[in-house]
Amino acid sequence: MTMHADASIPSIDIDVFGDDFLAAPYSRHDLLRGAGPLFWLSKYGVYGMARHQEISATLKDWQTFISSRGVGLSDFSREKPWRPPSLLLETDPPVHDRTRGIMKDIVSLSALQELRPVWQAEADALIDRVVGAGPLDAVAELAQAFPLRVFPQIIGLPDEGRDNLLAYAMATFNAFGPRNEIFLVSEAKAASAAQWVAQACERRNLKPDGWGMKVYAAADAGRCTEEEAARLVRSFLSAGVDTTVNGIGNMIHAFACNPAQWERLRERPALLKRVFDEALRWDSTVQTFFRTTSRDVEVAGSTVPEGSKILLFLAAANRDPRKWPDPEKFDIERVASGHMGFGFGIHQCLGQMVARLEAEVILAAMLPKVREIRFAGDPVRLLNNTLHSLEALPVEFIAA
Ligand code: OVV
Repeated sequence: MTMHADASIPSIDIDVFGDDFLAAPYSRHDLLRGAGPLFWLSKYGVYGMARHQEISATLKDWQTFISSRGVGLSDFSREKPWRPPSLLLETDPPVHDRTRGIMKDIVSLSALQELRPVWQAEADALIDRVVGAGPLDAVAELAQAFPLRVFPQIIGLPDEGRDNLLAYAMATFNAFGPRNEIFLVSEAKAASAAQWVAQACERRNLKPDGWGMKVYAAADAGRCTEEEAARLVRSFLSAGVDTTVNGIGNMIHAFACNPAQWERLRERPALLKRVFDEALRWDSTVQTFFRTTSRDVEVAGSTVPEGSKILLFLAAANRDPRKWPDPEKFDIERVASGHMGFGFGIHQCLGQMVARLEAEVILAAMLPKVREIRFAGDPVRLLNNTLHSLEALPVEFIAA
């Protein structure tokens, strides 16, 4: 299966879910973008796109490039999904609009405004602990510590066992790729975590007043069933932790790699609101998602048959020189709007304002106190089929 039947479509035989690629995706994206607007990934028998313009157009056309057959390699119309499909991520309208409406009302602007001072105080306390404390692992001490402190609390999860969230999310994001060693190892590690998550999503285990219980209030109001409510709470837990953990970790890593940008931010704190989006453009937590074609469709002059999987390299679009001047530069003065780090279209990240709030309060806490973010060792990668993830980030936060 190395040639594509349509000779006008370039065929690429590298393993985009192999260790080499996942460990250093950015050095290989140029090859994907350069192949053309559409290419064939022979190892998996799927199409791929890596340029901003085509990915944007694909995500916009949700009727043709659907999500309900899964946004991973597996086609739900042919294979049993790894877990019951997400009612947000792995659905199309009209179901998607109804479920998204429920979640959108919960993750509201007013809810976030109330949270800001509370989370700012948490961030201030956490940053006080890490500044001037010598070399430490910014993944464990900051990138994981902060979301795990504030997010389960707002959902209203049980106090015990919250560390299961990371193992569960790792396996969930690996499951969007092939059944490779990376997936199998994380799946084995997540077996008990999946059980914990399933129980944590039940009404009787959620605390009153949290976002989890608010989903059940929507069920009581007739907007969804009790079973759907449990699965929507699961979406909070699947999408809300590892994404922000790695988003924060990658952002700290970006500054450690680019000390002049940290200095610039300290000179112009008004740039703070832009930083997280540029960090996601430069290094996207979610690197890829698939869509499935609902009909034969013409793409860049070639016909893609119904039922085809297309792998969208969001992180490659975020460094596409056709879209961004000097794309390899992490530049906090850049206007990064239009980046694909939160996706695009009807499925664009529902929790993006929560993620931004987490990043903003951490940066706001750091700005006056941290003069420099200095490497104290080499970063260690954690390979994942979907996420660009750090296992460890040894740094020293030098006090101002
Ligand atoms: C965006 C995202 C990632 C993973 C899982 C889900 C969503 C979900 O809805 O379960």
